[in-house]
Amino acid sequence: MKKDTLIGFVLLLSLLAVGCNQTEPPKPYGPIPSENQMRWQELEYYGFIHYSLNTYTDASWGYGDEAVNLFNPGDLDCRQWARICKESGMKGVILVAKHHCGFCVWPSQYTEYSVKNAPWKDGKGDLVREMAEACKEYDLKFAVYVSPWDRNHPDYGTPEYITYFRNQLTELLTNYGEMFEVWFDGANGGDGYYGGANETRTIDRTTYYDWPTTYKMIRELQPNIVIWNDGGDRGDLRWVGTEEGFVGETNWSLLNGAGEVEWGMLHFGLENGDSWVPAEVNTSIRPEWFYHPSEDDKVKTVPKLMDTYYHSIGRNATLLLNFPIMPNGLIHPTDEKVAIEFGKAVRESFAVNLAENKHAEASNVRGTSQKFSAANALDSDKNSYWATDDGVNTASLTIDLGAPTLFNRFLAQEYIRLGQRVKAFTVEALVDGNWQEVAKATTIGYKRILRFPAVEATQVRFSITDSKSCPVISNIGIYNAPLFLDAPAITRNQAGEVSISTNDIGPIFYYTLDGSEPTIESNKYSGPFPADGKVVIKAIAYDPASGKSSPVGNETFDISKKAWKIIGTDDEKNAAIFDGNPASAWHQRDGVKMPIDLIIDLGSVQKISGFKYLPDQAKWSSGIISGYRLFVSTDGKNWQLASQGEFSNIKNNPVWQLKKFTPKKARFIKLQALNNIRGDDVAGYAEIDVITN
Ligand code: FUL
Repeated sequence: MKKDTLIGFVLLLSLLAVGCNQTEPPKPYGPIPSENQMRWQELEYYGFIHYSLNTYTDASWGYGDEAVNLFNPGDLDCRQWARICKESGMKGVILVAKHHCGFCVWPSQYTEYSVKNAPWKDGKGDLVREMAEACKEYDLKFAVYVSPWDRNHPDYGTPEYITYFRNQLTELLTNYGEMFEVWFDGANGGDGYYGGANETRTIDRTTYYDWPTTYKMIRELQPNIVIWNDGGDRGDLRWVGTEEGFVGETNWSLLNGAGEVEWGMLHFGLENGDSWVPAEVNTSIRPEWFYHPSEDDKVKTVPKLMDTYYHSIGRNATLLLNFPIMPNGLIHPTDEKVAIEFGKAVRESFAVNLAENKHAEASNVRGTSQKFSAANALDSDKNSYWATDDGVNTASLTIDLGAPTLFNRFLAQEYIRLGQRVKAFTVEALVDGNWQEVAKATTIGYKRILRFPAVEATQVRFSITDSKSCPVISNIGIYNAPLFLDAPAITRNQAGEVSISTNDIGPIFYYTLDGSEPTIESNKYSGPFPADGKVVIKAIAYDPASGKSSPVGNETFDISKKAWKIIGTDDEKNAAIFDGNPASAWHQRDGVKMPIDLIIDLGSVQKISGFKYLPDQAKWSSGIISGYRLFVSTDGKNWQLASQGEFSNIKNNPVWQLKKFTPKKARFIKLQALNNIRGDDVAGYAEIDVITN
């Protein structure tokens, strides 16, 4: 062969080889996010601010007739709010500009019910402007919550109100710079002031607001915005069906563009939905959204918030965490401290990615090209990814950690610009030459983080066991996160079995049964154990990786409840009173009037010297008994009054109530509710216990 021909041949071959390597990226599969949704998703974590007239009336919702004069904070400082959000690791803030009461925290020209008539800054104040400026200073994105339901406006319920609502939105979306999100709550409780009508007005949420026209207007005014709406037409984002801070473990960023949305669709998304509608987890740092002094000791703990983090951002959602503002105009110091520590805890948890730039082998690589190689999942480039050939929907990627490495978190991200694909995956660790499954999960989406007890391994195998189409993975992370541990919760069910639990995954529990302080030399917990009758249990959660222990959890249990029965009702749900679970409750509400009796047969005669009552612990609890009488009887017929009085401060602090009395023999006890904190005819109970001597 001539030299020239040879060179030409070699050139052709290399061109062909290059051609083979330039395999096309996978085609998008199903719905994909818009650029606005993509930008929003990458924010991950942002704050909510609830502050309005009901801050001054200690209410959850204002009625719409609260006096504007109430709004007169002495120390209001949006820079404090923005600083706290920033230091907590948030990327943006959503301010409640108008809550259901209709009061506007900006001087809207369309109503008198706003800060312009409040004493604050002599009516010259504009909270939306101050917050927008504070966000700019602290490099935070800004957004507003605007309640469609307006309990103040006289026109609410008529077409005129829609014009008013759109005028207000126009003010907000024109005068305060770029907004990343607009939040439309779906609540409509019916009654309200409505300009003095004081009546009930409900609307048809599917038609009244004519959302398509409003959406068009919003997008023209703010082309980069995402719309949150749980009240009517599908927005760009979805609610997750709860305000408790978690989305489903399986979480598809998909819904159908039209049709009814059931709770399960909100919570888990819809695997084959036709539209990209990702999830936002909204929750408050306290039980409620607005500030209530009674919640000063109910601020969530760092371990609780970490749990929320894994149940939101760790499950393919964003996290919107609320701060209630105090009447003086500031975030409470406890909330500030916890939020900043939580931000630090997140940073510490994900500070070192043990998988970064480690060598990885994939069972299949698209087109054998470097362009889609396993290494792309381990670099720090969010736009590069590992992908498999079309038709290869199960595949694994094995990461060589180089040396035995301790870890307890696994993070995976799909390159969602090409759609959400993965339906199931496993994580295995190579421990002493054997593969051991450490975690197993369903969807991934933008980001999925799995927690498991720390394991020391040399290699990690990530296997996609089911996918809608060829997987496209942009990032893998392996971490050894410190555990953040609350004192363990110790509960005992009616059968006398004790369970110990905490918010994190992976700690070892040690406990004592004799009142002594637990250490890592004490009994090791390996699952529920029997400990019936009188016993004091103390427990700690211990993180073997850091050697740190939690505060001590402490529970005192009295006589066995195995034979306890409630007399005079056959409602099976009444077992909630003895199940040891503070989160479950039973109520007497139908066909009863105060005083309402609860009679318990203890099964045998005991010497009783007191009783304990835990009211319904739910956020919107009912039947919290405030006045009571407690009777005892040996035969269930002749009753003797043992104690009577009130559960003082139970409204503000609905914790265990303990009442002691001179010891009495009893087989039956009757707790008589004389009234509850709301003044209605409901008696509710989370748990009841007795004290014997
Ligand atoms: C709810 C509202 O009714 C609450 O008051 C709060 O604003 C929350 C974020 O949305 O549904």
